Amino acid sequence: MSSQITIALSKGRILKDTLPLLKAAGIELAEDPAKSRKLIISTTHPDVNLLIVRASDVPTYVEYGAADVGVAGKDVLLEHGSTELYEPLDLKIAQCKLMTAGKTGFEEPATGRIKVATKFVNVAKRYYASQGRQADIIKLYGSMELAPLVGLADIIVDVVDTGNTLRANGLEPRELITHVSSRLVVNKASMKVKFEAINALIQQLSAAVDA
Ligand code: PRT
Ligand code: MG
Repeated sequence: MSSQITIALSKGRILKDTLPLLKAAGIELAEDPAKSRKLIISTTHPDVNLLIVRASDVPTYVEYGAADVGVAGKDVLLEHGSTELYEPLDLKIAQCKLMTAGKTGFEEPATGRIKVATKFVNVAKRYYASQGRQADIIKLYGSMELAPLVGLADIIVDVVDTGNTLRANGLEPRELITHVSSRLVVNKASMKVKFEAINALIQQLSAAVDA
């Protein structure tokens, strides 16, 4: 690779699951981001740097070209809703589901509006519109599970893996909106200008995903 590539990803499960794929592509971190407060991490590959950003900010960094490439959950990409990003590769990591959930045994009224709390406002709006159901969407930034318990909402839309968090709060999963995994996203201009380097990275990551 001759051109510099900047990769945006979030700490936590995405970083943890992306590291082995990067390693297979010949990219190892020069320092442990878990122990470092640095937000720009150099790698053993002279042309590759990582940016550590909030999970929901990854599409923004890549869209504006502050990073050439990013790793983001499909949930985050659907909510961001940009058509300005290439999404060339399903990394098949950090898998989970976007679901609706409500209090265990709660019966949704067959007619009338339901109150839905979520940080996935756009996803929820599109989902309920596609179902032909009237929903008032309430934006939250976290602890969605609380909303039905205190009467803020009837239903939440959230990411679910084991469902343990729902159950621990007296909630149950209801409807599957979509399966989620993390995707490699690429800035459109970078894909043109740095085609060789980025295409090589995509091919190497793709081989690592299949291995
Ligand atoms: O940084 P910030 O907190 O704003 O972002 P974030 O919370 O979205 O980041 P992070 O690192 O928690 O998640 C990054 C990505 O991982 C998400 O965008 C998803 O694509 C994916 N992912 C996979 C998950 C989960 N599994 C998951 N279980 N994201 C969140 N969760 C939550 C879930 O909502 C619940 O609160 O983890 C909790 C445990 O889940 P259960 O069902 O196993 O109990
Ligand atoms: Mg989080």
